[in-house]
Amino acid sequence: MRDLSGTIAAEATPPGRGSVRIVRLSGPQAVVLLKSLFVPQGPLPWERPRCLCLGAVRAPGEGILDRALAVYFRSPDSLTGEDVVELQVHGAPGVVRGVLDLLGAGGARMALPGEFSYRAFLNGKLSVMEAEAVNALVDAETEGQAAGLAGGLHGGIEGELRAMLEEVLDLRAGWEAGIDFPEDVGDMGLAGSLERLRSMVGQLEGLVRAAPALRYLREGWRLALVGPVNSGKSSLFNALLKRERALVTPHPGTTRDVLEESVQIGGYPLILMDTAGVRATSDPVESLGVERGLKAASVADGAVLVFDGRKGWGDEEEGLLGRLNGAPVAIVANKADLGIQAGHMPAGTFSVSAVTGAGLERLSERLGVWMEAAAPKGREVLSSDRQVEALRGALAGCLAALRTAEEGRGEDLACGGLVEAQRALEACITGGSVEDLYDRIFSRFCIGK
Ligand SMILES: Nc1nc2c(ncn2[C@@H]2O[C@H](COP(=O)(O)OP(=O)(O)OP(=O)(O)O)[C@@H](O)[C@H]2O)c(=O)[nH]1
Ligand SMILES: [Mg+2]
Repeated sequence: MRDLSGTIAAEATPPGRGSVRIVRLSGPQAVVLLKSLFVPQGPLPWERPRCLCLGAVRAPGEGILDRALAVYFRSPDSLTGEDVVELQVHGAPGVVRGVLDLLGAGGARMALPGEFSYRAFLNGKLSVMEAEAVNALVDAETEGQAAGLAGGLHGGIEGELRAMLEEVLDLRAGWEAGIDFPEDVGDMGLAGSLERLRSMVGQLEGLVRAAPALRYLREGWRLALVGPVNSGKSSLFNALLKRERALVTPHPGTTRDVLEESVQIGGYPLILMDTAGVRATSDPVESLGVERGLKAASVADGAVLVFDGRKGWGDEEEGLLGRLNGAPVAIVANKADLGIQAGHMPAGTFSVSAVTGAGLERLSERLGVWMEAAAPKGREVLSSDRQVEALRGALAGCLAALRTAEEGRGEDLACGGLVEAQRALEACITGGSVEDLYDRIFSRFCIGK
């Protein structure tokens, strides 16, 4: 059994060089440990909770390791609910190492990943869903990601799920009463409960449907560059990335495999995929590449169909457009610097030049608009795959209950679906059984959280 007691220490800031780094301590010995290594040069932090106090960090009988600021949060008014101390030291890796060594020698244990959050959860400071929201947020690299993922911090979605759980319990109680005393409940009661169940199904469907949005926020929106050979897909890929990542040559059929790179556009993370140009070919390697490219495009969140603007839009492009999935497609007439062939092309086609960069800004703006529209807003955000899975279970339960009741197969059978929904909602909110909660959820967080 893992020992999750005692006083723990870890760095709260990311490793690396910086102006300031923070070492955090939590547990019953936090103040004792602070006193053992901190020499205040003014107010005593252990007498002035929540005040930053200046002092020196030194090992007993040794020279000063660093000048630092210390702050003490007295239990239970702290992050974890325990006594917490934070030391702000200069951002040198050696200083942080030295402080952690001193704390270790004094009896502190190095914290396990997510152990601060786990203690906060045990002491009622943070719910499992809030802890997951914080964990998702610290991974946000772009502004859009941060804004979207911060939605989960306010507990809005958790409140909504708790209300839904109440509804399920209420419906269950009503139906169970109907089984025992059918004459007291009647058809009117049933019609009302079906209405409530339908509305819950709608709500859950909305949440589950928004689940891919979690992937958009965490990993990025996947965009495939597709088009006939030699149209300039790799050149456009490089231009959007602002570096020469893909091989570009005048020879048709240069790109063979799917290349993936991340870039930030309009505050959102975008995964750009360069693919092999589409043409009928007898070369087995090239044809495999074409197949892979089309497959990548078929599961992407959007596509850019690049054609050679000099040659114009033709049957080949039209055919390719028809093969793309229903995701948004931007049509790009490339090589605008060489002149665009007049004639028919789809409305809204972007004229660009991957070589001069002309038109790229408008194209990026459009991609930004799509990503903005796809990103979840505020309270819609589920912050872990675990939550998504649990809500899928709740939806399945509600749907089963609804169908059974609608088909008049009896409230007792329909109650089975409600029980399933209830369990799934409870699991989503509480994280499931407390016993292995640390291992299942918190141990995946980073150290110092
Ligand atoms: N003048 C001009 N040439 C371009 C432009 N974009 C690409 N090219 C040229 O077109 C040729 C093909 O470019 P690539 O980017 O390799 O085209 P691709 O679509 O990736 O080609 P495949 O991988 O073979 O399908 C190269 O010689 C590029 O320099 C452009 O905007 N203007
Ligand atoms: Mg290419």
